[in-house]
Amino acid sequence: MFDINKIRTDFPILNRKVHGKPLVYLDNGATSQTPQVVIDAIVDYYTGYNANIHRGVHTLSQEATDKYEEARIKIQKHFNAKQSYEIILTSGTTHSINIVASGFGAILKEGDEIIVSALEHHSNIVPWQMLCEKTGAVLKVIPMNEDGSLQMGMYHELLNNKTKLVFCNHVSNALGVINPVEEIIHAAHKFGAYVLIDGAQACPHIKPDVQELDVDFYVASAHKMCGPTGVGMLYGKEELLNMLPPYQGGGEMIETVTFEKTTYAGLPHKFEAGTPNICGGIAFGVAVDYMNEVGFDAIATQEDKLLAYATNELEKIEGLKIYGTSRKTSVISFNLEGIHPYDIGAILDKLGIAVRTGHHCAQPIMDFFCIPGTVRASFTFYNTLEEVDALVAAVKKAKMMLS
Ligand code: 7TS
Repeated sequence: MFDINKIRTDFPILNRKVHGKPLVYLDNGATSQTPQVVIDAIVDYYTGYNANIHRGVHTLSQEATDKYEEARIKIQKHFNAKQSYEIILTSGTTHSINIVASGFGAILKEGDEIIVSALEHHSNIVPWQMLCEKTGAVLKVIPMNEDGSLQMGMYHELLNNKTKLVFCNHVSNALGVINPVEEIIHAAHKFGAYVLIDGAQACPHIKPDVQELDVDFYVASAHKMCGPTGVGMLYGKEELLNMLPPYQGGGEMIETVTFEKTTYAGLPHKFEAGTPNICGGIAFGVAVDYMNEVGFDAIATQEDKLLAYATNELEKIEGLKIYGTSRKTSVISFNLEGIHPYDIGAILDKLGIAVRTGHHCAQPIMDFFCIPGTVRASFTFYNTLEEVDALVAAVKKAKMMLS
């Protein structure tokens, strides 16, 4: 049973005040808050068995290694990867994307084509531009519609035998719209192109099944899923991870080293050079357990309720425009006519309400709408209808003060 009051007690930070007002945290798209079980896992690690992994014969190192590898298996099961070594633990989505982009630097040729969507976060644009500069490949863009959906007809037209890679986010961070990733993957595969889906904004709301999606690469960050910052994952199909060269050289990722020649370790270690974020990886596993205990059906029900109520109430405010109206997760990106989003965000903060303002690292979307940015309220399962009321009242107040 989903009990919102009980859920909220899991998150100690929700008790704090900001500028003397109860915190209303609506910036979950930037990072989610951390439940006590995850905080406890971090404290347990540093107080109980802090040690380096995969190398020590001693007890602490064995314990840390076991917990870290258990976390990998939890993450494997969560995403339904076939093998645990298809899960590479990284520092986050950005790192995961760069591993794949850099790897394809050794594979792509001049004239090959890469398709990205118009809805991408900068971390799913810039690495591919760098890859194009290096290889002479050409970047093509799936355009978007006014409602924030992708022009899928144009996508099908862009695909051809020169298309080697397609990149798209599962859910847009700036607008919250859910992209038709099944169709994107299926169509790309008909041309033999590989697909990377950026799940950073989807995974807090949806439980993706990488085998059912038949996706080639899927990436996510723990800190948007109730886990800590500085850790994330790259899922890749075994044969594709084997095909890509390592991203970084160093300890852990080798089998043998001589000054003449080094041979690389197998998966997943080939992509995990150096001492990883051991505590973060373990806590990521605990966060995944926590989200599954809350349950993704319950999460969706609560978030749908918040989204519908907030949309309805905000739309009543004259001069308020919501960007991205096609099927979406619990994100509302909006502006008040004639008022800069930053000014609204600053007043909301004074009232204890945390939202993000600006271009949300998705400048092409802002250019499409000819705006400098938006105010983004991103809700999650621990938010309440009362918090929506607080947001709506604060936006009205901001409008009054700034008009
Ligand atoms: N991809 C998407 C879709 C994202 O939303 C983000 C972060 C990233 C990639 C990068 O993730 P990182 O964990 O490597 O930084 N998005 C946001 C946001 O919307 N507000 O702050 C960070």
